Amino acid sequence: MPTSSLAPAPTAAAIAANTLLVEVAWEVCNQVGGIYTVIRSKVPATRQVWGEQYCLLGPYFPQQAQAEFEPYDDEQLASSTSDDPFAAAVRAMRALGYQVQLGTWLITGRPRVVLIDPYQAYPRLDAIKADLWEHHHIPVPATDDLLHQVVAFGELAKVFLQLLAAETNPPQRLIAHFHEWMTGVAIPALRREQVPVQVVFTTHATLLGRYLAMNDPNFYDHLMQVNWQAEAQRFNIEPAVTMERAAAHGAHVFTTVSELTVRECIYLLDRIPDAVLPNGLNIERFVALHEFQNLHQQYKNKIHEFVMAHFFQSYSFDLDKTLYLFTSGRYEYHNKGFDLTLEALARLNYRLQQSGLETNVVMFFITKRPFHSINPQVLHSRAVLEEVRETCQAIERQVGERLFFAAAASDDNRLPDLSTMVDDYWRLRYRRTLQSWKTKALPPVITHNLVDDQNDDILHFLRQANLVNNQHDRVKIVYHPDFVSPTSPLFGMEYGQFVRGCHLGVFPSYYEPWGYTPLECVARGVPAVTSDLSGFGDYVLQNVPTHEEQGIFVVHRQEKSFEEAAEELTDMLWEFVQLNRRERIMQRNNVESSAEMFDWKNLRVYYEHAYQLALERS
Ligand code: G6P
Ligand code: 1S3
Repeated sequence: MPTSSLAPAPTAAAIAANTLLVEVAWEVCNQVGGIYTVIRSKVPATRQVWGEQYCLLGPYFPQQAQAEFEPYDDEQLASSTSDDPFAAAVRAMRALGYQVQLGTWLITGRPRVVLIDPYQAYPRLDAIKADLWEHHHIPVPATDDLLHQVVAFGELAKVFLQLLAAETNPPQRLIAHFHEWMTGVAIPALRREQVPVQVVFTTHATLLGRYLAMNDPNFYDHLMQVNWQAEAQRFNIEPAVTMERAAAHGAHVFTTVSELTVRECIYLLDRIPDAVLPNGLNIERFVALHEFQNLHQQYKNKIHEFVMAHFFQSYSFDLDKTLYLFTSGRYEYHNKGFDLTLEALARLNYRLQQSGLETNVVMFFITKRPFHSINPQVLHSRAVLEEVRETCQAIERQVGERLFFAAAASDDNRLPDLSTMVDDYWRLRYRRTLQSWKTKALPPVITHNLVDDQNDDILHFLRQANLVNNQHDRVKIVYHPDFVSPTSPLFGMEYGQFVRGCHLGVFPSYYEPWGYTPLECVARGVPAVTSDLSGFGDYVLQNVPTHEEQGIFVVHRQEKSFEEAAEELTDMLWEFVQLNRRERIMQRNNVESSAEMFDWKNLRVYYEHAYQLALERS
């Protein structure tokens, strides 16, 4: 079994000496999912070791790239010094008639990036596909455009690496690190053609594992007996699974992101990974230690505004005694543990109602579902609340001015009756606005009109459990089927700001190779719940004995029934809602100070080890 306990690490500088490193990923300058976070956040730590010997390689999609990629112009490219092998390889590739760009990724660390348009290889697709079949038994169907992009890019990436290997002068060692099957498809041909490059392949989740977990409630029990080919055919994903297997088998060093995914690799890909490379973040801490607490207060106030608009139209509750919990991620109801979270919330609601505790909970589900529009009632309420605010501000100004004059002119020290200082116009407007706002209808549990409202699992649960924002419910629900963004009229904030404003993140996943969402909470000093079926939770259990004191709670789901896990999660939430403010502030301090251990500066050593191993296998 691979192990995360490491032999003494060779110094990073020793590995990087005389070596070029190219990291290849579909998500370079192209945000799709979690791998974007891995490579992007890792850049500053990687650059610290590899400097100008490091470059990223990905597919060129102009729409996505335009916001974050700054290409070199012809002059810059031509004037790059002759000892710049990446520029030399790009020039050589262009000389062969390829369109390929060298530039800078406009992110922290500003790494160099080579982007290649996959579509230029389409005229040769038939030949590329025939080669894949003839040499590696990888079938590529005639009509799947994503697979066509993938195999076309794989071929072009191979050409680039071939030229790069040839262009280094004096010769240098070359490591190519491929992420996921979508780029890993280049690996078999690189090996067959004996291109002098040491290949590392990382799978961030096995494709088949994800499908099986979504469809089999006893996935982990059945894992050992899976017939990969039959299952891949059943889900109609055999070509991609075959590519993934070929990449895993072809790499000099095969890795994955957690011990949990190791099991999948063994049974579904038939290769034991050589190493586990846990995911980190680029942790940025404030110089003033209390600053993150101030930010919590600041963004919590913004969430208060949303909550007032959403709920107070129907009834009000004490915001000072309200806790904001949230979950977020791709809409995989079972895999992301939305089902378990809902069950625990229903139980928490009951406990709170029975308890006499005054705390309220507002739980946000932030995910992405097809919708027609934002619910007009929700938007309208937000707009009217804005009008209420403007009216209050106008009254405040009027009273302020009149009070000032009255104070200056008065011959006693008593405060005059302030209500006499408001014009009739503003009184009426105040009453009218409030009257038109208040309603007897319950606050909606969902902010948008879904395309398929009838078959949505979250809504189905809420209706069945009658957890529908009744006034007496102590757990309120806001299901926001769109990601939070500054342009969203409801929240108008960045996702990271929203996280800061919340009190607890809840992510008890059933299937999660790593799972960045709890780590993103920790990085911002917000406590989080994860599970032992997520790579992150499993890592925490093994490496951070004091994780609970540090505000990271791990629900045990391995070999536990849904019922047992739901009860454990309910207990965790119950404990959390009983903390007082002082305890929460202290807990946030602990969380924030533990974030450092997930900084890439500490975790990049796993990558260095894998690179060392790759070089040893040359
Ligand atoms: C931060 C602020 C405090 C505020 C507290 C609220 O720590 O610096 O001024 O009182 O947040 O904490 P709470 O957990 O109740 O949102
Ligand atoms: C995968 O992305 P996902 O959300 O499809 O890779 C991520 C980065 O390694 C990982 O955090 C996540 O669990 C995987 O599932």
